[in-house]
Amino acid sequence: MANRLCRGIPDHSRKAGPGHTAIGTGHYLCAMFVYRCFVLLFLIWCPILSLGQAIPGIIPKPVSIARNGEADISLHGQVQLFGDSQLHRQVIYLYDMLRTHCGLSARIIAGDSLPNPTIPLIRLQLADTMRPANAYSLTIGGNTGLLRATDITGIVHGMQTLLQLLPLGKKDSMILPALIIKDHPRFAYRGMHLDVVRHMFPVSYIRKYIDYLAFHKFNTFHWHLTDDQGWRIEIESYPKLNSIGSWRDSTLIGHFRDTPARYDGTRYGGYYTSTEVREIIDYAAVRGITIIPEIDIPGHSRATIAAYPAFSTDPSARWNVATTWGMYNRQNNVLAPNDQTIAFLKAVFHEVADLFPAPYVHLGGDECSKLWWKQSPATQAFMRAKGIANETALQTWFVEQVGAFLREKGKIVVGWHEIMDGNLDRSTIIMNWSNDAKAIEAVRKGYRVIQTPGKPFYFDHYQSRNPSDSLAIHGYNPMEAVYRYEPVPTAIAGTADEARILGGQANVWTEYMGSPEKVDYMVLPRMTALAENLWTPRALKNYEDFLQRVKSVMLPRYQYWGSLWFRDFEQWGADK
Ligand code: TNX
Repeated sequence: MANRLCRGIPDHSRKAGPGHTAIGTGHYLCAMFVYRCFVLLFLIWCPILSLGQAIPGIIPKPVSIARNGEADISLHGQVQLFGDSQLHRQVIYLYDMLRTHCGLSARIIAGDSLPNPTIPLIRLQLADTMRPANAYSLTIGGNTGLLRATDITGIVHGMQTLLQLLPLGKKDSMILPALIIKDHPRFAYRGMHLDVVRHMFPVSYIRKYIDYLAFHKFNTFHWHLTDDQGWRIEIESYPKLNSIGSWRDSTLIGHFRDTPARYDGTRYGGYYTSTEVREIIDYAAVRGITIIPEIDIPGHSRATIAAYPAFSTDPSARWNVATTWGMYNRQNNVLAPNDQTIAFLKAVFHEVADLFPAPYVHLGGDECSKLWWKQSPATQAFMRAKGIANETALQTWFVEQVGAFLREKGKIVVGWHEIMDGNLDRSTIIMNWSNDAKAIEAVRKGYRVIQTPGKPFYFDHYQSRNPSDSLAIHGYNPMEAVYRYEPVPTAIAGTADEARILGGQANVWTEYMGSPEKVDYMVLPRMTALAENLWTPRALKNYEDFLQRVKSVMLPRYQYWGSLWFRDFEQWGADK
């Protein structure tokens, strides 16, 4: 698997210079008096304050968290773990995390043996009464921490909260504070996307990325697996997708609008084998994360037609796998409508639907240029024969064909918002990368919608206006804008249509992210802001408070994870 080094991520250790204020002598005495009063008040109220302070900062902020009047649990290097039999793998996951996170070596209690009542116990329990999906409760006190949820994802979310209550770093003894936490997500769908086509990342990094998602209580990983610049998943029925389609001869250097264009001349590529994909799906499943695979059709298909020119609008041509970015209306990258292409799509989507257990398959459908279909006599003849009125209707026709196979396999189709230009089955889920108007149009047409607006949920955009910032595609999506964006458009808030906004996701297109470190730099801390945006009730969100928790909770964790992050997030706020 080829991977080039990240180019030029600047050192962001600088901070804005401290403000300077002059105070005269009279002011000084007065200030001292006020200061002493504050100290006195502080000492008097200390016990009360400390009670308040004992409620730790958690990210994303929970719905409710309170002291429960019970005694804190003192852990002296010992704890027992006990879980329902269906939660066996989550118990092991928690065991591993406790060991690495704070050096606690737990004892797992097997199903029929009894816990020792003198040693603290953490118990994971499935309970069918908790709503909505992914909700959990955590009750800690006396000698027990009880984590309950209705589904595995909820249990994993509760585990993440539990871990945040414990100190980071190896300790001989520690306190697990006696609290009662009742928590659930605001939105059912909470996702992060990753494009592994423009640049590909090692399996170890995909795992790390899934760990980021699990920590942040996301429940979906959207894996963008095919595009013009490469085909990144093994397909048995059409092997040239991998032997040819997975490799490009060269890669653009710098921004795609730079002139003259420069290329590195290095062959680049690879793909994830079915075995690797299965391992990743399994890794995510233990962490309560569903993976939605995306096979992008009928545009963004240059790698496909490079491997199989017969599926293109000009089968006599020899197409290369794209070596540049931004192909829309610039280079032919569409599938041609013919029997061979449809047989191909059926085989590929069957393989993908069988490999991934998720109920959803994403078929792309974005940025489908109409130019090449207009110029192709065979395509025009096909459209006339089938009574397909225009190229937009042809795009819908593709989506309907694949949608029909997928529905036969019990899958729900997801696609980018361009696919709703036609009259599709209303079970289709629309991923909106445009603005609120598009989201409103989609819900009013009866579709369910996932909000991934370019502004501010595209993490391939800049997060600063510093001209020396590391190269990004364009735009300005600082962390504050990610935090403050409201996924439910005002026009439908409080109406029945609101329920069709399933949630949101950030997209990570990797044209300008050549290494895991660069991905880290682009997603952290914006991913943290997105997590709280999608989880926490709107009324509890508070940006200033969030910033404090980013500093106290997240920065030590980014460091502990060995991850790079964008350090100037405080300096670069949202436009007012
Ligand atoms: C548009 S938004 C794309 C991607 C690019 C991205 C760059 C969408 C569904 N498609 O192919 O990588 O812009 O920002």
